[in-house]
Amino acid sequence: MTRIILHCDLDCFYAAVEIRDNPELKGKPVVIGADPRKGKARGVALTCSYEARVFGIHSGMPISSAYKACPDAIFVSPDFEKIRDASKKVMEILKTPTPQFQQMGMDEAYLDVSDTCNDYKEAEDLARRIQREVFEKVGISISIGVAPTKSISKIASDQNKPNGICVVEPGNLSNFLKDLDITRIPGIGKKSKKYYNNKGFHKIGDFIQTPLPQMNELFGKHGRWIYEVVNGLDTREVKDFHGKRKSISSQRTFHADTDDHETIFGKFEEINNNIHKTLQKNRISYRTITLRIRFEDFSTYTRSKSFQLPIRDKRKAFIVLKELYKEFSNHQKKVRLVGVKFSNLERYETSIQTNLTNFAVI
Ligand code: TTP
Ligand code: MG
Repeated sequence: MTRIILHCDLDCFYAAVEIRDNPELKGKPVVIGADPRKGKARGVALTCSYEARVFGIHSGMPISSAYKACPDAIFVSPDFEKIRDASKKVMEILKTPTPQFQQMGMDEAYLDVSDTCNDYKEAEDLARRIQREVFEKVGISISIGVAPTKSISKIASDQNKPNGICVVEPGNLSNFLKDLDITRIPGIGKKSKKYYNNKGFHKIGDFIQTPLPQMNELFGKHGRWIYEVVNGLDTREVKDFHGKRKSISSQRTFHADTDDHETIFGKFEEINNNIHKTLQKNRISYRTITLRIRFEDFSTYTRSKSFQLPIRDKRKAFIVLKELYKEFSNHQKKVRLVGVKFSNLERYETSIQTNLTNFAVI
């Protein structure tokens, strides 16, 4: 089965948080680091806005060099409390579509949505929804790559930054990769670039055309890694090593607000079925079902039902959702959004409340 992996990476993250809170910085070259004009010329730029990148400023550049490159840049110290808070809120959004979610540092994450999206078109729609939600709730932009492997999704998320989406379907891998510089491959930096260039490798296409034995011979174990990346053979899974997932949920906004019960139930059923696919694959049961409903005036309600023993039956869940919805069925207002959440998750091989740390691995 073709995999569909999203790599989501916030745009100029630390700078974006500052610009969000100081709108006068918008559109200007902003460097995150100590202010060189206050005599604190030590240290490096942690990141900078895209306007500052035009001047050649980049992460890791000494602040003094950044100042030389663009004396008009605005230098701002990072506010780690705000940064941590923004990261946490973004990750809450990113982990909602699937439990196969792996956070990498503060500003990036992989999502394996092979079970939640039927095709690349749906995955692209999901990427757009994520972008919109991150912007609405956190006020910063995120770029997303959609591809069949982790490494290609990472290369793709960088392709249309900032606020970009790049979809690389399985049939289009080499077309997408062939003209890119080899430093786009994770693991090849400025230093190793020279080494590969000296052997005649400049574009990723040069690697694609080289058979595995030759890659092995030329570059040892790096040769194998590069071979796998550029040919879409990186099979690394999306795993959540750290998070202890407490719930899985999904919600949908209707294209047009509706009061048609069949349409509303249809949406609940679709969400219910999709989430059960993921739950089943990961052998997870739940004890609490929560319905969420938002009306045209944005008033939002949630209703839950909990069980003594864990369940995992999607028909039963759907009946519960219908019961929970009854209270709202005579509402005069039209419905804008519906959502479903399953919580109090348990693994069902043991039926013991387990630490769900690695539940997406199996
Ligand atoms: P990155 O994702 O590498 O960079 P970025 O989000 O600033 O820019 P891009 O749009 O290219 O993704 O890193 C995320 C944050 O981590 C960044 O905003 C600041 C911090 N960081 C450092 O503190 N030191 C560093 O050397 C780098 C590379 C990042
Ligand atoms: Mg980033």
